Amino acid sequence: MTNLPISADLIAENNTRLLPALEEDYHALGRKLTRGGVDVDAVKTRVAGFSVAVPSWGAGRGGTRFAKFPLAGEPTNIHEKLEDCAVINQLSRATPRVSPHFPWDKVSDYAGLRQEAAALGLGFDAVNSNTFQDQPGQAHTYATGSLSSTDAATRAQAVAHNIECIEIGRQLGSRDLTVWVGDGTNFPGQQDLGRSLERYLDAAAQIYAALPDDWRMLLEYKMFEPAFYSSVISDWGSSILAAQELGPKAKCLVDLGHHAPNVNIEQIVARLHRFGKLGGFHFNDSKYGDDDLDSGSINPHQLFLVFNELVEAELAPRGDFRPAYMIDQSHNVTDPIESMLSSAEAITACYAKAILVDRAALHGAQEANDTMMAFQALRRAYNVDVGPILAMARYEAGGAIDVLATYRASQWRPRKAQERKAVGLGAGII
Ligand code: PSV
Ligand code: MN
Repeated sequence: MTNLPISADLIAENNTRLLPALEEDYHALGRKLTRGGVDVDAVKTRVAGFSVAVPSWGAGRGGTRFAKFPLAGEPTNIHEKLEDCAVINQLSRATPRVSPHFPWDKVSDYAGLRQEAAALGLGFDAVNSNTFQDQPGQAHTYATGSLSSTDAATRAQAVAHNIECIEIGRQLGSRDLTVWVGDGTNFPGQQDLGRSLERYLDAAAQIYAALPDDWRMLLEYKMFEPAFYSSVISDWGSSILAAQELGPKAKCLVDLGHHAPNVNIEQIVARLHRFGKLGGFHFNDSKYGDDDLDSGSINPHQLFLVFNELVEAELAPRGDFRPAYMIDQSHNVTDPIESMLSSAEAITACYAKAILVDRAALHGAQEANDTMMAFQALRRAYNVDVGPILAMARYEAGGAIDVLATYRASQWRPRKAQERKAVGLGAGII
């Protein structure tokens, strides 16, 4: 029995007002696409089947290492975070799973948490371990690194934490463990670059050995931060080498913000897929580094090109191709619910545009070395306003035609500002 947070009547009222215009736009787009041999309903069906997870931590206001500016009514525990995630999914119908982070989301009863989520229409996605911060009462500090620490007891503690995350994830119904470590150095010579990777591989193998058969271990790489001279798993090369050494259940996870500026991420996607190692994706956008800005807010064309490769991969799957898609953003100046509603729409729009690419025309032009026509095949799809397809898919699934207007009309945040306890000030990381 589900008990969704936003009034169904409110959604229906807003939809009723917007439906006539949407129908007009959807049919007009349908006629246009038909001229190119594309069935708009078939595209809508694929779009309706697309989903992206939201991170539990993304429901709270993020911050920089300088400050965090709390939002009145923001969630302060996993229960409130689930409620907010349920709002996002109820309106968007595109985010039915939450990716939890431990120990941030620790509770005493995980079966209860799973039921609580299910009652809100949510399931759980990849579990994320956290060995990049020390926790109160922790026996060994991660100041020397975690899985790659020079200290054996610290490595053992980091391994045990990851195995505990698998155990929690089993109770929540997850099937992926995402491992991102902040391990690395800030000075040349601080640690031996070869031996630190050796230690990481050895510790990661112990986690891998504890993975259930139907689980995957997603190795998230990141170029820099918190380590500013070298990171142990800094790039897709390190990630895929580690994944290949660990075994078939180990895959790579691409976080868009974890590359140097201007890196050709879509090519990385194609490479990882070629070797059956594309396991997961963290969506966000950036201008300078790991900015964690909203997906598609800076470079929507790059997002489209990434999806173009993902659709190519869907059409030519290698092994068990089921990438875990997740939004991974820091919402420092917006209401996180609004950012994730807007991001889910931006991400789904790029997927829809990638579906619209005339693959026969693209592949034909590629084979004929007709550069301009190959590019135009992409350009034509990118230029289509797919908004009506997304809105119709949402409407038919019970969501809101205009997600942001309906969210604002619900007065969710002002109501929560009255009910929820205030968050303290302070520097915040997400
Ligand atoms: C690291 O920057 C990262 O992208 C990883 O996915 C972490 O789990 C998350 O951000 C923590 O904020
Ligand atoms: Mn990430």
